[in-house]
Amino acid sequence: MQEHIDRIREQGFTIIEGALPSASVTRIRAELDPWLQGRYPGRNDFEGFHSERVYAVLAKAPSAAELVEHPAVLEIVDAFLDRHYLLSALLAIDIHPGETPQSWHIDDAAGAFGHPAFTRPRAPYGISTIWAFDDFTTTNGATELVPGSHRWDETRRPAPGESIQALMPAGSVLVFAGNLVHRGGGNTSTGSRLAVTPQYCMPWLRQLENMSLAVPPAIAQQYSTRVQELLGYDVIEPGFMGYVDGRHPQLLIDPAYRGRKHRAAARPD
Ligand SMILES: O=C(O)CCC(=O)C(=O)O
Repeated sequence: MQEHIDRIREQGFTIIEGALPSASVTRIRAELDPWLQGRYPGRNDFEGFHSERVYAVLAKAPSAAELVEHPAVLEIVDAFLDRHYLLSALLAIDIHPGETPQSWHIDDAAGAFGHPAFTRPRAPYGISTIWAFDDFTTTNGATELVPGSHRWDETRRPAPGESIQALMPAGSVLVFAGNLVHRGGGNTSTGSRLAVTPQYCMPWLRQLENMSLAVPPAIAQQYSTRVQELLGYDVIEPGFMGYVDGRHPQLLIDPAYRGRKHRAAARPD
């Protein structure tokens, strides 16, 4: 994984081809399919008027957990984010023919534009991934990236010709720094481009999707402890940030959880 970590440090992104077996591509696509029947069209130019977006994916397509906790991806994320990092967002994006390019943006400053702590250049506060469920081609809306832009300051905008397209076969994953300038491409082809994008953030940042409401305990229960922690059923140590009623949130899922015995014991309930 070191070469991928180095590539993200140098150019801001990397691609791992063949990271997802085709059986998983098929299974996750089938679970998403009922939600991709025109029910969730983009509501603005950023979401894309010719796109569909499915949020709260772990409440709808359980096999997507395989993406969220993919060992190669997490090994990369481990290298950039503080321990106890969180899943910030998990959505499917289906870019249909006729879609226009998104506006250029970064992923790790949502809700904090203009805040001094987010002034760039800075280290990434998030790592984003985009899993290809169709081949990403030159015409079907492949993500566009600006190499090196994770080192830019606030004022710099991409010049024509400065971006590249993330061309990759289905089953690949694009992994990039949350402060890399990028956008979804326009789709001038006749087919759609489906992607699923798990995004991870520092443990002290608010998640983009309110994960513990989007994936409440009864649903979170079916996932691995690692996925539960990424959703927010975890506390930051030291400090106990993320507690629920003075107790570890794992107790909402597993009443026998004993990870925070001494704290739980501090309350009689
Ligand atoms: O769909 C894509 O390729 C990128 C989408 C994206 O960057 C976003 O919506 O934040």
